[in-house]
Amino acid sequence: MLEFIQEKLGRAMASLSGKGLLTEADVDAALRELRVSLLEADVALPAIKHLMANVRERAVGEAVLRGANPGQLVVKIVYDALVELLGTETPLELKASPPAVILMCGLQGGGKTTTSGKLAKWLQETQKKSVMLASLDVYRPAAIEQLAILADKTGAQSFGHESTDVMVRAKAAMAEAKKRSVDVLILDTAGRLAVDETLMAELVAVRDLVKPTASLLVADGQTGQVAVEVAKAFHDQINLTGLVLTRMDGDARGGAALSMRHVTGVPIVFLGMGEQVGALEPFRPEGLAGRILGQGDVVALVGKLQAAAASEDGSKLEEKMMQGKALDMNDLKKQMLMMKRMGGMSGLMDMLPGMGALKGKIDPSKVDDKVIVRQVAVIDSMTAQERKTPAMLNAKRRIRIAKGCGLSVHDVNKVVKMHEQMNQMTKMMKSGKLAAMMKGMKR
Ligand SMILES: Nc1nc2c(ncn2[C@@H]2O[C@H](COP(=O)(O)OP(=O)(O)OP(=O)(O)O)[C@@H](O)[C@H]2O)c(=O)[nH]1
Ligand SMILES: [Mg+2]
Repeated sequence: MLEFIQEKLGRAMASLSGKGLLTEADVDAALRELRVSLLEADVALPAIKHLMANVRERAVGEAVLRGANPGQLVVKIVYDALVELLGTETPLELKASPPAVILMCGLQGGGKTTTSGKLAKWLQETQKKSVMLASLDVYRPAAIEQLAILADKTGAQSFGHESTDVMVRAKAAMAEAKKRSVDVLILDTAGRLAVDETLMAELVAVRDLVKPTASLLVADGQTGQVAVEVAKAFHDQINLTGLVLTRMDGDARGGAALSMRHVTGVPIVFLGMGEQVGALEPFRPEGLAGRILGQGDVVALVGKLQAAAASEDGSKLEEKMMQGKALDMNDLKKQMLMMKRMGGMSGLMDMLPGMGALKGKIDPSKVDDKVIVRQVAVIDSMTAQERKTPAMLNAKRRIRIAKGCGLSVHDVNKVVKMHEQMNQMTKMMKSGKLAAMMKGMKR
């Protein structure tokens, strides 16, 4: 599908290559194609509309990069918007005085019991938690047995209790988990064919009793639009903390996941990737965005475009430096963002001419993403004038900037210092001293 869009866009915007900027008409043509394909991927209309508006705003006026065609650029913008819409990676919330209680809910056959087993394995193996599995499904014959088998398979503790009263079982499971001092208690509940009042009331009663740390909706990722209504209904009643989409090993493109996330605002936490207990993946927005767009190639494309953007920014900056022009805070910010895009200091070192020699002399861990984000925050709280004329940054202004970004004056001073160093380097470049210095270092 991705190729198809790229090709169509390429054609729709053939006239564009000369202009170098995406116009509103170009973008609209591109978005028409995209809309169809998102509908095919089962993305709900409100989510599509939101996405389209977002993409249009970002894309119009965007410069087409060297080494990329307009179609690719729009796909990249759509991909970024999709990643954003899918939300960040949200770790499962387990902070509670033990036991943390995870309440599993969802429609019949959605994968609650299987996912309970998978979660037990994941929590024990990757989070080093002790886990107890307890079934509150007293309706389906063999449901309790099914969970006990999973406990056995994963080495989780099992909950044997003879009562067929859901509330009695819930209470006893809580007491038992406390007594055995397990870290996490997973409560598997009965499925419902549709959103059913009696069962929903029971689920609410259980929730009020156990006060879960996490309430997860387990939903079949292959169901299309209905999933959205189901998620809404469960969220209204239970106040979900996370979504788990199962059967993502099938050929569903994952549009339902996006829609559910968009409509409820509840983060997706896991994807079920098969029937085996090991088939559970923490959710990654990039992966699913690529899948919704139709193929993994989007990742390679994104990488390529990032490299193109960075080298374009890089060569502009380099040109300015070579000419010995003074660089302002905007240039510094550009340089920092470039660093971030290129995966930190070492990536940038490879790009700037002559910088290879400095490699190994600078500890890249000191220039990690977090540091860069802070430095950019400092520059962002400067006024436009201050960014253009860093010399005007007196003590009073620095205090204001520090307040503005919630960092210390020390942090502001560091950025000002960096800017000075950058300009010293520029002067050295012009005079050829830098090259001489590099030679010296190599020896
Ligand atoms: N392919 C695939 N199958 C899955 C996945 N998760 C669950 N299943 C299968 O879906 C079926 C139903 O799973 P259950 O875990 O029993 O579903 P449930 O929600 O507990 O069902 P009820 O208790 O009847 O409401 C089983 O055959 C599972 O093996 C998944 O991620 N991928
Ligand atoms: Mg079940």
